Amino acid sequence: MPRMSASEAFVETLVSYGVKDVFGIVGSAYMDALDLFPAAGIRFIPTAHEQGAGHMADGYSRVSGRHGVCIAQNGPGITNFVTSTAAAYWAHSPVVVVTPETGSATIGLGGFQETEQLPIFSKITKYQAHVSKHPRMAELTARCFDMAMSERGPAQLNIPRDNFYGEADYEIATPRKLKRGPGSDESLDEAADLLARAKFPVIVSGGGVVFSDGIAECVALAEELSAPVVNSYLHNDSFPADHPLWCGPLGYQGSKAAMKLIAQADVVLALGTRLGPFGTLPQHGLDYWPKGAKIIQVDSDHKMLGLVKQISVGIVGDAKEAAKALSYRLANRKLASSATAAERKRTIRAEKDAWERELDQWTHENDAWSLEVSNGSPYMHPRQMLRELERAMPNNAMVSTDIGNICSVSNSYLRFNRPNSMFAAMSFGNCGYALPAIIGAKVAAPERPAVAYVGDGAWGMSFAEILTCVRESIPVTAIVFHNKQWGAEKKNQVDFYNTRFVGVNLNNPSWAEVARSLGAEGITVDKLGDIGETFEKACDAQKRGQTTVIEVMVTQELGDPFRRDALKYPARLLDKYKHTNVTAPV
Ligand SMILES: Cc1ncc(C[n+]2csc(CCOP(=O)(O)OP(=O)(O)O)c2C)c(N)n1
Ligand SMILES: [Mg+2]
Repeated sequence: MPRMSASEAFVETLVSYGVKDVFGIVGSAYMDALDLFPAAGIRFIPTAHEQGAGHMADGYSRVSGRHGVCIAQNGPGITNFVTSTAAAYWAHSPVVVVTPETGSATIGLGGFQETEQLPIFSKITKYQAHVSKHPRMAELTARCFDMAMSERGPAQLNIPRDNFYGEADYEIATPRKLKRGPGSDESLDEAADLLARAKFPVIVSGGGVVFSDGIAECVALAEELSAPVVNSYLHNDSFPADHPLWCGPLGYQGSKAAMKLIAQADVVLALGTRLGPFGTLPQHGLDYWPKGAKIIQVDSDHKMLGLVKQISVGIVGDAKEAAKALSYRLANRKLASSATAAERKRTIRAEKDAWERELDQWTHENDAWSLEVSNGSPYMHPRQMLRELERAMPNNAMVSTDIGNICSVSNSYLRFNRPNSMFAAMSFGNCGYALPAIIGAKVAAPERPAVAYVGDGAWGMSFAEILTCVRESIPVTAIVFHNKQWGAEKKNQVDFYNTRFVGVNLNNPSWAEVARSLGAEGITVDKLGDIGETFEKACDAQKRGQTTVIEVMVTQELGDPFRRDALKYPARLLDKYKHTNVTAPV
């Protein structure tokens, strides 16, 4: 075991785990290790805010399947990681969050930049390690990397800053390569029996199919069963959109074709999805979940099986391996679904065509408030604008989406033919996710066009990371939906509070002008006819290292709300507030 310093042991472990890029903001707490990064061949990417660094590590890991790493100064630098760590937790991203802590000799005295860093992250990490003594540096660093990958989520490496100093004999580990199997024979046999007897099987392809690199196996199984395949919520890249069996995403602003088809299922195979509650809520007035169907669920985490939906068979296994094992079991077997395969393919085609026609005709929202605000507006209808972006989307693009009304509506217009292409702010749902996430993705896959969809409110939270794009030559294209409002929340005030607006109107500068002053290109588009060409040129400009912010001027109309499920009409009892009562429409 070679003798080295604790900082060397930390950096050598990073090298051993293949780390090439680390996101963060410089701080004295870990400067001794940072100083070694260039010599170790590790690029340190300084960001505008630590939250941005965390989201970049997340985006980086999501596109590459490798670890994302972020690091910051103890205390405030680390608390700035909280939101991005929570987002990575719900996106199942293998991020290693390195959190140097106040010095162990003075802990508890309230010196400088001190806070207890482990409790803060305890509910948003899959694993936490505390380097209590410097000789454990290599061991615990390696364990965090292994755990982030095998648990699929953030691991926190907490290091009292004094423990970067000191020497010891260190053994540098190599990555532990764990492979999950397909699940137990018994559960797979049972699932295969159900699938063989199914008359109208439907597959829900989830994030697990992407993480396990199992698209080909999912396609093969779907073809064997001639089963329609729907994407789980915000995993539109979990099945190729150009495949005839693809039906589009379930969930908020998802595909009606997907919903109408799964509603007919007698057996559902939920492959690599936890069937999150938000992602299976009724949509477009369709309560589509097939309550009478038998559900087979495959998840690598046994705690997800049957958690949200009642299931008939649960398989603890890798999505790819399980799909392969099921295909193997079904090969040469008589399948009840074969008898109706041709008819089902026609049904799929018809539902998809109907949904496309509906989208083509659905040029604007039709509720009274939307009609009023868009009437006479010089700006574009959001849906038409999204359709134009869809048409101009470069092949092979990676798209991140933020949280907001227009970003949510975009779900209907985002289709992908390859995995690792869509990076939505998943169930943590934080505004300000998309720009930093796509910057991280671009670092991991510089050859692919990188596109962020962001509302103007969320943009206000995150646009500072354009500085990172410019300073570090990480070219991306950001589409900012300029509607002068926190639209998603305004929609609730329209629907539930008699259009009494509190805190939802935004008075913005020109975001194109702001982009130019930050050193990027900034373009304002207010005509539908200009979108496609502007967007294509901006994506092309990435090849020359150019970041572009395209500010699209859209009307204030708003699509269906996020949380219809969770809101109630106000019921006020005090005289003082009675005038704010709203009677529910009948
Ligand atoms: C960090 C954070 N703060 C607040 C919210 C609540 N929220 C959800 S959507 C939304 C409005 C987003 O507005 P904008 O980005 O302008 O997009 P739009 O809805 O107008 O399309 C807000 C404030 C959130 N999800 N995340
Ligand atoms: Mg907005």
